[in-house]
Amino acid sequence: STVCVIGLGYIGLPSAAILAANGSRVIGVDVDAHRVAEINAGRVPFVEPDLESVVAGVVAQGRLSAQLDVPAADVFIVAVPTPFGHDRDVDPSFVRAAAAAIAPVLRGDELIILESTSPPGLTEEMAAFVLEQRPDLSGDGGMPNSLYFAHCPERVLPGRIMTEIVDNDRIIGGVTPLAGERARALYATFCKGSLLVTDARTSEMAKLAENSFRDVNIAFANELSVICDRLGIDVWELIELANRHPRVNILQPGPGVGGHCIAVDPWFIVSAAPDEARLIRLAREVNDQKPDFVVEKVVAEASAFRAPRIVALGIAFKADIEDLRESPSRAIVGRLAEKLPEARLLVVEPHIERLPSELESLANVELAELNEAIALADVVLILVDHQLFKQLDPKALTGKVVVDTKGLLR
Ligand code: SAJ
Repeated sequence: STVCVIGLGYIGLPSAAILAANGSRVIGVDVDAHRVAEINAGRVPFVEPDLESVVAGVVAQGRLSAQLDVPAADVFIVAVPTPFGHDRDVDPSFVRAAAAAIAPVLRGDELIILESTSPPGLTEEMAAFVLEQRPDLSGDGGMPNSLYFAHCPERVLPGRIMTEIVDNDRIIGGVTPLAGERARALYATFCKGSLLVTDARTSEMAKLAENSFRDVNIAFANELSVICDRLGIDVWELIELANRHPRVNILQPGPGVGGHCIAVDPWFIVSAAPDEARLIRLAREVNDQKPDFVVEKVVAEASAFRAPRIVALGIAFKADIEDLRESPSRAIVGRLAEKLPEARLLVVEPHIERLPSELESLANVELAELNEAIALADVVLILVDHQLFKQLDPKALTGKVVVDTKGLLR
């Protein structure tokens, strides 16, 4: 069968590549002409282990190609952004635009899957939107003039996408049971995990609940870290000890929560049920306030120096990744530079060659090499637990003030 994947980003491109590697003819669609050209040359426009070799292989075999326009196909997978706007609401315009582009090429009997993270009800809305434009295809499921809609959320971890996309269990939410069944058959072509069929709303909510679960649990760890700081207790030792209880599993505190999912998805739930989602909202606020706590702590420590040299270790949103999206450590560096104009901030980030523009434009911030920076430092601020930093010789830090937000030195 021919599958058209709309949106060739972190989720759409791996899905397209893995489907192509498992027997489907896949046409990827993206609005970005440069991205389309890169993919057709077998290259991946972002870093993800093992993705490029699969993409290069299926492109060379003619099983995957990319283009700007939506072609006719048997299956459509929509993997476009569903951003959460400043008005505290989900912006469904990319999903609508994809649906509008699909509607005219439909012939009847197609399966249309939404993989994007969605507020409960968006898949049904997308279905209604398509059918509004194609009333000729609104027959009952099973008829040749009908369409099938499903929500199948992606749950892969950046950095491990190519193994998790195959191994993870997968939730399949059919708008109708027949649509769920057809979507299940598609994912069965490459997914080794269990395929768990439900309805579209439950599937949408499950994805949001998973990321909110993690956010709430990280908030618990972050709140503990602030409490322990106040009480003079080592939070890392505390968590290690508490986790020896057979039913306790506290996550790790850090400088805040970043990335495109965990810091965002809980707001979808808050927006859908503002009066009921109290704990979920509060956890978001706790995690969002953690960077301020770190900034205040560093400002206090730096006040002992006239022109402090502060080394920030890491600005990625988590360990061993080049992704700076929604990164709390990146925000911390920016705020420190602003609050301490007399300080010099040396950023060590082995995964990038240039600072993001908002930091590069600051006169007192520069990218630096690990050992040179440490040698110069008055204050060392550990923000990310990259492998490189784990190899740091503790002796190099003697005499320096260390603020360790990741418990790396334990
Ligand atoms: N973090 C902590 N303490 C922890 C764990 C994480 O502070 O104990 C921080 C990280 O440093 C990072 C943020 O949380 O800033 C998120 O990192 P993450 O590794 O928990 O998750 P993501 O955003 O890379 O991927 C998540 C995953 N969801 C879950 O684990 C429930 C992934 O499976 C999803 O597919 C992905 O979101 C997504 O796309 O929704």
